[in-house]
Amino acid sequence: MTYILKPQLHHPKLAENSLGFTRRDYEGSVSTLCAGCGHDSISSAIIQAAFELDLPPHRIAKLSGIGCSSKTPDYFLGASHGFNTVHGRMPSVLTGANLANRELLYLGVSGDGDSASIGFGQFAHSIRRGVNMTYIVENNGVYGLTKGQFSATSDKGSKAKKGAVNTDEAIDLIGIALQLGATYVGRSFSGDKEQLVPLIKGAMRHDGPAFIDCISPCVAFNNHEGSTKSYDFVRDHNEAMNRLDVITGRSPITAAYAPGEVREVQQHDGSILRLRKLHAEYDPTDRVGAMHHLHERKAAGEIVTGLLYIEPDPQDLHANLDTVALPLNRLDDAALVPGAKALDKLNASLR
Ligand SMILES: Cc1ncc(C[n+]2csc(CCOP(=O)(O)OP(=O)(O)O)c2C)c(N)n1
Ligand code: SF4
Ligand SMILES: [Mg+2]
Repeated sequence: MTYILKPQLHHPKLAENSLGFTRRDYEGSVSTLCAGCGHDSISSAIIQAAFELDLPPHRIAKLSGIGCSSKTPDYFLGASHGFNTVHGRMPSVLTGANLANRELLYLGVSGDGDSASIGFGQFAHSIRRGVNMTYIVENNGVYGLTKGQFSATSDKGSKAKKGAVNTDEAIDLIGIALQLGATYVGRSFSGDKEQLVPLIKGAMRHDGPAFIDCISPCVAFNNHEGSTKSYDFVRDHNEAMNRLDVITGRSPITAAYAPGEVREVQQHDGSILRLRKLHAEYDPTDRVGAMHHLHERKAAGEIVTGLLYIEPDPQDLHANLDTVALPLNRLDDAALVPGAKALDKLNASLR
C-alpha cells in the first residue's frame, strides 16, 4: 500500500523552522498501520520533535528491526538515512553505524518483541556500551505484526483478546535500561503527545544512550478489557512524575502545565531541560532512587511516566574507546596508513 502518494495540497502558509523547512518536510510516506494504532502517534511526535529542533533531515539516521513498530520509519523523516534491519538486530547495526560516523543523530525505533524478546541481548549491550542514540520502543505488549501473541513486556495476569491469561513475568525495559547505565531514561504514552514530544526532543539533544519506553496500544490485538496496554488502562493508571520542556537557543518556553516546583538541568550541548515536578520528592538525577521508585509504584499498580532519569554530562562509547572524531570514510591515507614506525610502536604496546 506504500504506493499511495501523499496529497500535495497543504495550507499555503505552513510554519517554517529556522532551516526554512515545514513540518511536512519531516514526514514520510502514508502509514499502512491500522487506523488508531498508537505507533502512528509516535511517528507524528518524532516528526514534530525533529521539526521543532531544526534538525537537518540529512543529518539523521533512523534504524529499526522488524514489526509494525519497526515499519514506522517509513512514515517519518523521509529525507533522512534509513536502515530497516533484521528482527532484533537494530542495536548492533546502529552501534556499527555510529562507530563509523558519529556526526549523525541516531534514532533507533523498535518494538517490545523486537527489543525485549529476540533482540533483548542486543538492546542490553547497546545500552551498557553507552551508544549515543535515541532508542524508542513502541511498546504494545504484543507481537502486533504476527497477530497478537503476548510479548515479553506483557504484564503477568494480562488477558489476550481471546481470553488467555499471561502467566509469565514482564520485562520492564525501563528498569533494565536504568540498571545498565542509560543516561537518559523516560517513559511515555502515545496518547499523550504533550508529554512525548519534549521527551523525544530531550533525548535527541542528549549525548549518550537515551532510552524511551513508549506505551503504544495495538488496537487490533491488545486494546480490550483485561489488557494492561490498552488506551483505557494506561489513561487510568498513568502516573506522570514530571512535565518537561526542552529549551534550545531559539525555542520558546511552551509548557502550559499546572504549577509545581521547577527544576532545570543543563545538558552537555547547552540545551536546558526544564522539569516541572509533579511529585515533589522525585529526583530524576538519582539513578538508584529512580529504580526504587519504579518498583514501588509498579507494586502499587501505577505506570510511572515522564523523564525518570538524566545524567547531564554523560560519556558515550566513543569517549570510552577513544576513537577518532572524523567519520571513517573521511580519513585520508596518512591517517589510514601511518607507516612502519607507528605500527612497530603499536605492536610494542600490545606485547
Ligand atoms: C528472525 C525472525 N523471527 C521471527 C519473525 C516474525 N516476526 C515478525 S515481527 C515479530 C514481532 C513483532 O513484535 P514487536 O516488535 O512487538 O512489534 P509490533 O508489531 O508489536 O509493533 C515477529 C515475531 C521474524 N520476522 N524474524
Ligand atoms: S496490528 Fe496492532 S501494532 Fe500492528 S498496525 Fe495494527 S494496531 Fe498497530
Ligand atoms: Mg509489540
